[in-house]
Amino acid sequence: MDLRNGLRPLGSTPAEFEQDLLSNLYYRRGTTVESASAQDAYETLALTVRDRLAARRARTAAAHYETNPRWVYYLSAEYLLGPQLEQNLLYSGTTDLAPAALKALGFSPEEVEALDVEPGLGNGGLGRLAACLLDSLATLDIPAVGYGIRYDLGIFKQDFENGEQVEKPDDWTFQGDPWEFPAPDDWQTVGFYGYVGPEGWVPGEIVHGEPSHLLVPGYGTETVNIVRLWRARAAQASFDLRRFSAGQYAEAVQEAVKAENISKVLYPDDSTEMGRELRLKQQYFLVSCSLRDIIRRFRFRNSDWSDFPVKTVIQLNDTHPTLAIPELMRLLVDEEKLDWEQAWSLVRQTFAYTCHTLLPEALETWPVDMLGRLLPRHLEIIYRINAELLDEVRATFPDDLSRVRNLSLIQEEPQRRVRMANLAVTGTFKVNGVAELHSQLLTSTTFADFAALWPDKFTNVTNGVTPRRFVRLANPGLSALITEGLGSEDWLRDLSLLSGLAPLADDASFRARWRSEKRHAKSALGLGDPGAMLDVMIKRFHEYKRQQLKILHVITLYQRLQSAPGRFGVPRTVLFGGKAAPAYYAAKSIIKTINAVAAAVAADPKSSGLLRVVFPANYNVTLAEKIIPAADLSEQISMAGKEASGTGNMKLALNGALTIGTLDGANVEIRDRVGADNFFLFGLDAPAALSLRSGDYQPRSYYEADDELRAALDALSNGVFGGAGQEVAQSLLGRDEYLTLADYRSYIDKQDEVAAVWQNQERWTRMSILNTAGSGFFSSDRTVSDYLERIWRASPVRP
Ligand code: GPV
Repeated sequence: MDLRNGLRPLGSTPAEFEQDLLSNLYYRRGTTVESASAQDAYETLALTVRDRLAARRARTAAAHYETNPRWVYYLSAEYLLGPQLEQNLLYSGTTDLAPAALKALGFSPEEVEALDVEPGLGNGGLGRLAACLLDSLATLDIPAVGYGIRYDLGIFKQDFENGEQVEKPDDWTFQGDPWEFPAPDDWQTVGFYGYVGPEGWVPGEIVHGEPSHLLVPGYGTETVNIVRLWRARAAQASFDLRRFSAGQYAEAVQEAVKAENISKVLYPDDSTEMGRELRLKQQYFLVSCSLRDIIRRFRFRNSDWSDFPVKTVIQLNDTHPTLAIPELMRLLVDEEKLDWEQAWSLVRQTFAYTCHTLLPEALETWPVDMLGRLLPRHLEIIYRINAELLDEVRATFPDDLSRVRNLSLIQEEPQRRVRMANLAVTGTFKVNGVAELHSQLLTSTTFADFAALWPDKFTNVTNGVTPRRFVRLANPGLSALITEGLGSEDWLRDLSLLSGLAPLADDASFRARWRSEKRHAKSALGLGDPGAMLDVMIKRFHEYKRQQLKILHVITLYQRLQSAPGRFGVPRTVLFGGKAAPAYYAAKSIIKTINAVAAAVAADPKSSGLLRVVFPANYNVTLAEKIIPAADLSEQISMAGKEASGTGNMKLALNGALTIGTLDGANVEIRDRVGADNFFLFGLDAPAALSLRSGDYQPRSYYEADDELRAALDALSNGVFGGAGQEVAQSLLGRDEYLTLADYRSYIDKQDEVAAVWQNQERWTRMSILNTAGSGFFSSDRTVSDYLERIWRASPVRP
């Protein structure tokens, strides 16, 4: 049979779509038009759309099978995929057919579409980047699979009680997930604990991994790739019927519950260490299932291990999947009986590692004891890798004990721990940072000794974002205007074409239409006067990102309203969005302070029409898609040298927001590309911040020298905004680890300049257009092209 053309094509006329919807409602949902609920209609619509993509998936898989290509495998503990319905409608060309068909069957399209639930299987930037890269891999027709964990509970739902963050479970599959294809036949077995005997590793506990996959369609091409997510299932024998019969119901299932806890919840921390055994189990579970699946797929068309690195590249998304390195060694040496040297050579040609941080506390380490108990054979393998590494270090740098200490896979003090980043650098052929500045800082600081040992291993791949989701879907109005301005939709597959908008920045009628799109997006968001500047800070809460600096600015504006209205500036709505890790006390204090300041501002008639602070709860991809198109000003104000890249900065600039930012992460490249005149730069740069930090930094001296800063901090200290504000002030006046006070004056003065520019709306709009025009580089298509050229070296396969 011709695998490519053996499928009956699904129709693309309104009548055919309606027919398919109806038969899916009857045959697959098992209900009728008369008795169908909105949920029935939603699930049926999802199936009807999914079928269209599944047909393309079948053709893609057939082409891949025929070609036996080189594959890109992306291993990530997180995928923040965002809502699926709207995207899949667009990518299957059914955006207009669907609402018409729903109406014809008597449903309200709005009601039905509102039932789409976003799978929140990630925390923030790292998880969303994974989703953008998958989108671009498919769009560029690259044979690729993303591997991850199908958490039962995704990132918690954030709520506010008395202004404080409270976390609620996110049971995202409560109603089932119509986008998902379970593939129970492809289950894998994963071992834990046990001992290493003469016969090899004998695990003490066995868990099954059951995969399901979601379709990842390319835009404007036939390709549909997949993301395969593993769910932990108890081994069959784990239900204890004897205990159950004796009425011990909890005990009867306790083994099964324990096993299935592995994929129960996404750890809601972001860039901070999480020292729990269950998380280590999750990491190994992901890695073990995925590697066996990769090998299974390799064997379809290949038999010689020496071809493995020819046909396979595996990208590690930060250190979370680093156990893949010793696991592949174990599979090759213990199970496939390759000799160590050959196995190590294959491993080091297969893996590559992306580092996403500069925070020392975010470099994962695991206690040797814990790792050795959970994975005794892997610890042995890690020790042997380490012995050979340190031999090489001593040979390259004789008598240099400090290098040996820094490069060792084992940290000795204060507790023996395995350094996952060192293991990742050692077991891969390329290591990349995620923005130019970040990659430079990695080789000059974090990985300086490794860079001296293996200089060619290090490279940069600046992050990007998908313009399909974050411009076309999120901002249809502006997208239509861009298409009109450029004369075609080609920019959606070649974002560098946005540079063609630059001349239109000088066209007054184009500017008027641009401005009106921004206003429409603000009205649609429904948070206040669309004439006010919408000033947004949307990202995870972390002290290094400095939401506390933004709140000091808000307090200063508020105090000017009381005592110096002439200095106030222009009407603003300040919008915060983001979650704090549940155990991150300082970040939660900042959240509570923001809510208290927001309430005080709202209660004061002097603010009316001038200043508003809004903080919608539960910032997620769905909300991001509403806020980003509406934003006028993008806050990217981290302490320089701390934000690896940032990607919200790119999404906002692409949608015509102007950035106020430090020279940190990808801000540097954004400014280079949109032009320094169209970017509000402030603050210390990375070298200046580093030298201030390493000297005798005295935050109090800034407090004493600046009247406005003093007034703002005094208001916090005096409890004007409640107890949380006092804690924030205390931390700033005490240690101020992220130099907030040092950057305050420069930030406030730059914000005054922002306000002055806002008063000239023609100038602002011009700058806004130039931001979009200059941001084409930040497409994740370009990011994937860079990965292909510098690391992956895979070629497209067109179905
Ligand atoms: I490490 N990042 C994240 O979201 N979670 C993490 O655990 C770690 C990094 C982020 C960085 O903080 C951002 O600067 C970066 O843009 C993003 O990863 C994607 O690279």
